[in-house]
Amino acid sequence: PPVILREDYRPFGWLVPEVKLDFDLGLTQTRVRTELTVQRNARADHAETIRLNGDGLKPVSVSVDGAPADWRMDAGDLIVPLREDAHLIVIETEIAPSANTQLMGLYASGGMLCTQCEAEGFRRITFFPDRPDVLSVYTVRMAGPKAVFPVLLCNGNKVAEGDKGDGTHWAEWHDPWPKPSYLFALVAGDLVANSKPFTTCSGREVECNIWVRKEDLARTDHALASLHCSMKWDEDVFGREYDLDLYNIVAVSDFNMGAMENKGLNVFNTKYVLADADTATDADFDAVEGVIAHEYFHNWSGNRVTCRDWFQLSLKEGFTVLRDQLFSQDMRGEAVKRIEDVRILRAAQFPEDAGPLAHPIRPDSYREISNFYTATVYNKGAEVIRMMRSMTGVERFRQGTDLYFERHDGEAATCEDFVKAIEDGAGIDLAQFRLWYRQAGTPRVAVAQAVEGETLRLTLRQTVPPTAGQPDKQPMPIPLRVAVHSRSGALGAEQLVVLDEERQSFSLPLAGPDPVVSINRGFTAPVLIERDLARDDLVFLAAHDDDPFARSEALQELAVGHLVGAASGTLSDEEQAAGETAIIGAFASSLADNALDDAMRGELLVLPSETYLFEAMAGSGGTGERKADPGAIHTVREGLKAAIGTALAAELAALHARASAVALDDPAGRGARKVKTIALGLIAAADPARAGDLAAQQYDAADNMTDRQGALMVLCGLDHPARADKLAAFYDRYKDNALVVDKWFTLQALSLHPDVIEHTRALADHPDFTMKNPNRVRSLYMAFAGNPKGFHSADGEGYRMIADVILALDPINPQTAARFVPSLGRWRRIEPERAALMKGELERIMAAGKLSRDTFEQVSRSLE
Ligand code: DPP
Ligand code: ZN
Repeated sequence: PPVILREDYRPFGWLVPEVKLDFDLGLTQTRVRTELTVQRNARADHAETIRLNGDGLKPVSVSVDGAPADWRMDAGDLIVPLREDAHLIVIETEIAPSANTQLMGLYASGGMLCTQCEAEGFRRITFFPDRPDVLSVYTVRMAGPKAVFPVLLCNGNKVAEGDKGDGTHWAEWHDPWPKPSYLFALVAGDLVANSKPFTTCSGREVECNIWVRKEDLARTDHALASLHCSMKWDEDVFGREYDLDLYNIVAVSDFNMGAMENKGLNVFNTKYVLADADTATDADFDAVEGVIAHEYFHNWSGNRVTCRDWFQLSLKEGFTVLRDQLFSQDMRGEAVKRIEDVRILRAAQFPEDAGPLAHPIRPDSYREISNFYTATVYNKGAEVIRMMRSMTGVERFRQGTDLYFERHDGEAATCEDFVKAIEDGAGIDLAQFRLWYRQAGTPRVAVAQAVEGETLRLTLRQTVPPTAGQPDKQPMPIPLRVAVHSRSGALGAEQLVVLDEERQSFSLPLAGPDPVVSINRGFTAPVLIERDLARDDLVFLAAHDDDPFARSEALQELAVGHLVGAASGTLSDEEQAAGETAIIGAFASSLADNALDDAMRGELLVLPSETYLFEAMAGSGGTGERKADPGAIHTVREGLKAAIGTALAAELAALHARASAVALDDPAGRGARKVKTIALGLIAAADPARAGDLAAQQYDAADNMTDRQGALMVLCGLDHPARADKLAAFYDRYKDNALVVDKWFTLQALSLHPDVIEHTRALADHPDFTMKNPNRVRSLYMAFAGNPKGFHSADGEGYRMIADVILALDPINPQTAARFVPSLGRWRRIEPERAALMKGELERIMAAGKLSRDTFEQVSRSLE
């Protein structure tokens, strides 16, 4: 498959101002008639033909200006000769939705029809210039059997409908906003809506609908409320008003992504719509709120201003992730949300940036764009824009985004356009900052300090590690919020320093004797801080820092240093004991600190993830001597949990009891549920029998999914008599609810149980398992690939299982199959024996031949 380069971008030779589509809908066969009004693009080179992209399509007929056209095919695309400056092209195609297992284009899901067109799915419906810089006004007519498809939806507004009297009916929809083909959507099915109007800031009433299957209607209130909150928030915080009279969201159970922001007709994975306390955890509620907001915010950052080409994906995704993060911070509290977001970045993006698939947030090349919907483009992209916001301040940043929307409304823009608008609107020079768009790799910042009279001299040195195709890097501007506290207890004032050279010193005022530096507060920059702070200083920061993020960070730093040292076998017995004592002491303080609420306390009681510990252990850029040893990391981390559970047994039991007494709808209930299960997990590491009893009690007493799932998670890792009982009871209770059955699979695949591999293998034979449903595949195998114990089993069985999944899934759903490759792709940073096994599995996949473009690209890059 060819490599596509960012610098090869050329404007398309034709404009397509108007598109008319006519669908004759059927589950097994759908006929599509496409009318394209095309005009020569004065801003492009003269063209003798038009290339209309197609993927797996054969034209039934092609005409130009009413006469049969002299068309030809070129690798799936339709080439039509055009002589004049304007033409009308009419094409008929026929597609088979129920045979579409890739879930791209028009496909069948649970008896309904729906679409997914981003990034290149529209070309599986009809021939079209399927690129985001071709913007058209769409009019869509669809007809189909009324009994099968009582509801017919499309982008924009419904302008006409009718009954043909022969059991079929039709509807016509018109979307007044010009849009690229990736934002097209169509849904036909037996659906009902939860509906409530929203009145915009200018007084317009918008009909808001959440469309689901009838049996799911009772679980849609949270999604609808989240949509209203998002609409209001975007008016208040970014000055963005909604621009149609209708906003439809449809939930479908077969979906590759989380959700899709199609203009006026979002299509969602059911996972991010349905929620009630009986079936969804508190975290699920938060995820629904966050994804609803994300897709809503795309209406401006993505739809009104879209991307010129797919290399600019972070233009809409990075910015929209930042917007949804800020929204959730406002809804639920800044500190906890920030800690969660940083945890995700470290678990998902840092490994990507340090591995063979590392790419800048604006990539330079790809073979298959689906592979670039990554944590780098999304989450690091959001961090990069967050840094601009930290440097300009909130108000000037808003002036920048206002200018961006005003300048580029209705356009397909670039990341450069965005940076320029922030630069002009906020009044800041971002010349050097643009490096963040070009350079991959997580920068490392080494910190040294020296007291000089009344001030502290802070010396910072940055290195950006080499990554695939980018051996040499330049220093980037790294904004860091810093405060210099004193061990006497006096807290220093916070200030922002920007490190924009390789090495730089800053003079900061002292707050008192024995300074302790609190750095990268709030995680202002997505970097790794390298420093050797005394244990006591970290304990001090963990207990006293006035920035809650910095408190949790100090505890993480303490635990990472200790666990990596222990896993590498470099600690003396004395250091080992001192480290453990310090961490236990810090946990004890968090348990005892009455000023903390439970939501924040919970964050302070979570040890760094094993994935993050691999990164810390493997050193910089994958070239360091030291490799990550998953077996050793797992052992020392579980050992530390056991030590904490033993030393703080009474406190943890008391916390579990206190939290268990808080009622479901108590405002403190959420935090209580969080610490309840965290306490249970620590108790389980120390005293499995006791924890098993407590978990069984928690399960039986539960009146909500958070407690039930938490109890079951702990039980799943234990050899306790209640394990099998509760798993069976859970399945029995929820066997008709696919999303909860997904949880049942995940709990077992993610468990700490010694037999997790056998359990996972057996679950693949369960009658409810299928490779055709992405949620189900992820619930079992993505969970397993994220289970460090099972996946990194020393005999390589875990690696083999995931490679088998990739091979089996690739012909069915390549996009989802390719998502499993990065877990194996990290082999270079892992100790040699496991690395050889991982690499061996990648080579086995490669040797199988006939791979999809998606999987081929990921596997070949992982072996380079
Ligand atoms: N649906 C995906 C998202 O919203 C891709 N746009 O991020
Ligand atoms: Zn998005």
